[in-house]
Amino acid sequence: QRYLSSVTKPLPADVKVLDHSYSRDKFTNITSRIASHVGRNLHLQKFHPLNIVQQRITNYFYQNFVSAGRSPIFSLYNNLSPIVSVNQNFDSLLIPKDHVSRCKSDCYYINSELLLRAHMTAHQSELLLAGLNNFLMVGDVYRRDEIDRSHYPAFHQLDAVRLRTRDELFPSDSSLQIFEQGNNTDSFGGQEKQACHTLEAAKLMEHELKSTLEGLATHLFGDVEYRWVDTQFPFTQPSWELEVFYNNDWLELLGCGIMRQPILTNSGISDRIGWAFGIGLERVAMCLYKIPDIRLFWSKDSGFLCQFKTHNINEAITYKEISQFPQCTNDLSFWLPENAEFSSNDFYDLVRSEAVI
Ligand code: FA5
Ligand code: MG
Repeated sequence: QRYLSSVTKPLPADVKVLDHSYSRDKFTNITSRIASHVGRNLHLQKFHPLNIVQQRITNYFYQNFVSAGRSPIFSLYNNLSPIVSVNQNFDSLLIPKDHVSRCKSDCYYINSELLLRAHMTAHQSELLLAGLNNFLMVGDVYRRDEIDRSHYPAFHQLDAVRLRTRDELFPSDSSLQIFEQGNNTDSFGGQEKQACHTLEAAKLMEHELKSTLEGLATHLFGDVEYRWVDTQFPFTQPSWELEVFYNNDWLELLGCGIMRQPILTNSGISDRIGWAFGIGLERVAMCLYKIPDIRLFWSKDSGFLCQFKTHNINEAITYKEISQFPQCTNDLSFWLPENAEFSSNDFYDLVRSEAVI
């Protein structure tokens, strides 16, 4: 009866996310259960496995990309609001109006204008517009999906962008350019270079992107076998996925590619070419620590969380299974008569025989 009354109950006019109320419309499909995940910020929680993985990936970029003065050139944004506009999540990334990824069946819409970001790439254009050339973005993303061991409607991604000027790419050869007057029929998708890029610039960017990500895979997993798979994203061309061979299976680690030039020009950038990628943090953590179920990341059980309390983020940790029963705290005191014979096992046996689970 309670179930029936909850499904027939009229929905409140407003929907609440992170203590803000938004007006509901025919697009609204976010549930209070999903909204309860917003603001947990697992990637910012000290000693959380997703936080450790975030640190390991950002350290790799800090160490490998430094200025002449040896300071890191990538900046990290891990506190961007997961509530984004349709423009941020889709339009700014040249995702066609009729693209499947915009469907109500795939995203959590707050209303027709706002949604929970479906990927961290949603913030790419705003950070380009702010004038950044090398940046990392980390946060929680939301997609409607069936739940199983490796799928959960909320997960975490780290995205990166790196822009390069002509002089940076070809410092010793003033005859080489990054742009050319290609024909305007820029093929959409596919593995061809974009018409506006020179072959030299596109190939050099591809080389830097792929060697950076192969280095990242080695930094995370040691000596792993990996392979590149051609793919398509509306916002990069060409595009690839990096797969690693882990636990006897190929695992898709990340998607990447050469940024489509109109994304840069729309943000007022006319003298740079860029690469970008997006990697799933749960994927990395599940492999690194042998965590068998993606739902465990949301656990508040200290039996789970304690296993990752380390000050050495590179420590090899192997997850040990915890009880499926919820934790409970009991406070017990004993009064024992003097000289009474007592062993704690007497007490355990007493509990087990009286409180059968
Ligand atoms: C994207 O989300 C693109 N925005 C990535 C990108 C960024 C490409 C910049 C090019 C340039 P995709 O949906 O494939 O792509 O997700 C990227 C990564 O997130 C995947 O490779 C995977 O590691 C992780 N991921 C995707 N879906 C899930 C899921 N349901 N559960 C756990 N991890 C996932
Ligand atoms: Mg993918």
